[in-house]
Order: sequence, then C-alpha cells, then structure tokens
Amino acid sequence: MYAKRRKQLLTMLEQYSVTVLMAGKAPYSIGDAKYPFQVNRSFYYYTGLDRENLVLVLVKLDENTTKEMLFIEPYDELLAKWVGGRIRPKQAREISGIEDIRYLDSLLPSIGTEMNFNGRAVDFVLCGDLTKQELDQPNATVDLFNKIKEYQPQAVCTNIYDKICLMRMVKDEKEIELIKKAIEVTQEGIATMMKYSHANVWENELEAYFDFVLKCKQCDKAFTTICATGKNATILHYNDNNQYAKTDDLVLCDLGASYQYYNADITRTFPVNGKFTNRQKQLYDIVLRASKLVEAIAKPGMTTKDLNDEVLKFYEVELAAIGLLDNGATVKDYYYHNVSHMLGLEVHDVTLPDVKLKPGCVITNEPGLYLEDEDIGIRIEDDLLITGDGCINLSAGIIREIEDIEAFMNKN
Ligand SMILES: [Mn+2]
Repeated sequence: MYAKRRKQLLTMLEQYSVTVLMAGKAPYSIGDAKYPFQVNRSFYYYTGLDRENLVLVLVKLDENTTKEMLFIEPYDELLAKWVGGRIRPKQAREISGIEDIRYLDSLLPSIGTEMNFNGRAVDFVLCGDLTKQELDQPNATVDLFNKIKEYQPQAVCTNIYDKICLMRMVKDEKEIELIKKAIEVTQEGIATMMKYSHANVWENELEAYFDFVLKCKQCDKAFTTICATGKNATILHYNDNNQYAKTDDLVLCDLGASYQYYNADITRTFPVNGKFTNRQKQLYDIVLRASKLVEAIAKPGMTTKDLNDEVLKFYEVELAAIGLLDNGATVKDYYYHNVSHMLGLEVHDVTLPDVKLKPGCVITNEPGLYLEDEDIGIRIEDDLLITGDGCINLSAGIIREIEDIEAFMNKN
C-alpha cells in the first residue's frame, strides 16, 4: 500500500527532482520534558512509519529512473533501556517496503550524489511537503535545502503540498475502514456519556467517560474534547470543560477517537437530564434538518463552500420563521462557522482552495446554532463519505433524533 502510494507520487513529480519528507521530532515543552511525538502525516501516509527523526527521499530522473531511500538513526543500546529501541533497518524495510535503508549521517552526501547524476550537475528540485503553518516557522526541510544550496547553488525548492493533497484527499478502502473504526469507538464513547449524564453533571465528568472508552479500545483522542454545557456551548472551541450544568442545560460534545492515526470528528448535543425543553427542541430540529439537507445534496463536483451556502439559505428561511432575524439580526449572529471540512489522517485534513469533492473524500457535516442570550449552543456533526453520485453518512449509527436521544437516556 505504501509502495503503491510512493509510486503514484513519483509519477506526479518533476523530472530531475529529489523529494524529501520528514517524520519530524517532538519539541521540548518544559525543561527536559517533550511534547508527545506526532508523526508528520504525509510522511506516515507514504511510509507507514511513525517514529521520530526518519527521512524519506524520493529521486526521479525520468519516468523509468526513480529511487527511494529511507534514512534512520542508528540503534542505541542505552537509549533502548530508557525509552525503548529505535527502529531497526529490517523492521523499517518490512513496514514501508523501502529496500534502501541508510543512516541519517549519510543524508547530505547521499542527496549530493543524486544531484550529481553521471558527474554533471543538473537542475535538481528539492521538494517538500510544507503546510501553511510550517512555512511561517523554522523548518527542517528548508534548513536542509539551505545546506544543499551551499554546494548546489542551482537547486530550487518547490513545495509539493498540492500534489500530496490531491492524493490524500481521496481515501482508499483501507483508510475508510480505519475511519469507520474510529467512528465506532466514538459512538460507544458518546453512548457512555449519555448514560451517565444527569442534571448538574460536571463537564469534565462526562469527558472522563469518553476518555475511558477510548483508552479501553486502544484509541487516542483525535483532538481536545469539547464538552460544553449551557452558554459555554456558544464558544466554538471551548475546552476548559470545568463547569457544571444547570438542571435543564444542553451539553454539546464535539469529540472523536483516533485509530491508527485515522480520525472521527463527531458532535452530539443532548439535554443533561434526558429531556429537551420545547425551545431546545424547536432549535435542535432546525439544526437536524440542516444536517439532513447537506446529507441529501453532498456529491462529487460540489465544494464545501457550496454546501455551506445551502445551509445559510436554509437558515435564512428557518430563523426568520421563528423571529430570530427581527431587529436587524442576521444568520451569522447565530451560525458563525462553516458546515464542512475534510477528515482523514488530520482532523482538519489537507485540502486546496475551492477544490471540488470527489468520490472517496471524507468530509464533516456540522451545522450549528448558537444563542448566547438563551444559554443554548447546538451542533450536530457527522462524517460523510462522498460516493459516485452522493454520500454515505458513516456516523449514521450515532443517535441524533430527539425521540431516540430521550428514549436512550431515560432507559439508562
Ligand atoms: Mn469538525
């Protein structure tokens, strides 16, 4: 699978190019402590390896002359006793399918050799996968390029983010299977939260039930859980989760499991005491119908902006009908985010501006309504797989109808 992906990428790369993808390193947090290591997702996508400080180099001279090399750190016996062993060449070869495994101290000379093919200097392109955020800060790929530039002044640096993005945005069967697994665990986590919810429950208590299920299922959190009761739910990325609910508050839980780096991104909103008030029902029903609208129209050829425009049009009518747009208020006063983003190895997965959806894209569908004055924030978020002519709601198994939520919570 990884070899196939590298082969596909190589066909998209320029002739006479050296492409470098890095696994990355964990940065220091406080003193000698480090943040948990997060592998660069493109590196993982093309190698299946999730260890620190590995480098993939792809060389393309022409369509028939390509080369792939993986650079690793030498095994360190003492380090192995403290934090575990580094990956050995054999294991790296087995997982990634790359035959040519070398040690990192030969990275620069190896690239130098490739750049002097047949003894002549050619206009090589050093490529990397740099996101918007990475381009704004010191970056190891750019540092490496600058070193190479010292003795290969003709080298130019090209960002191949767009090419990688075009591949990563279309998920294959294996990837969809892993996303489904992440959704399944998320479903169990949400059900457990609903079961143990009660009037005046603490937000962090509900969060803990979700975390417990994830740990038991060998999953990590896809992102910091948002568990927001009452007014807190009107803050889109509230994650203090340290307040307790009022008796009849709604709780908005935006969360997801991550399974083998593939993510779920789900939101459910439910009454802490198991019973919606009439006002909550009225507003929840509008959000639910917005969600069903998106599900009905999402298909190849559309952009996520098209989907959001449809939600805005729908809200114009629905919010006016219940008087929320009187006195100059606009839809944006109650709904101030977009309805959809790509989902995959990253929660906000790679995408290009105005890119049209294709079969195999996985996107979120997350309309919401937020009424600060009434202490009500509602969002319903599902994960959709775009198919040949429409979409499949991968999270349809997570209950969201008012009657289903009330029945489930009261039974428990
Ligand atoms: Mn989302």
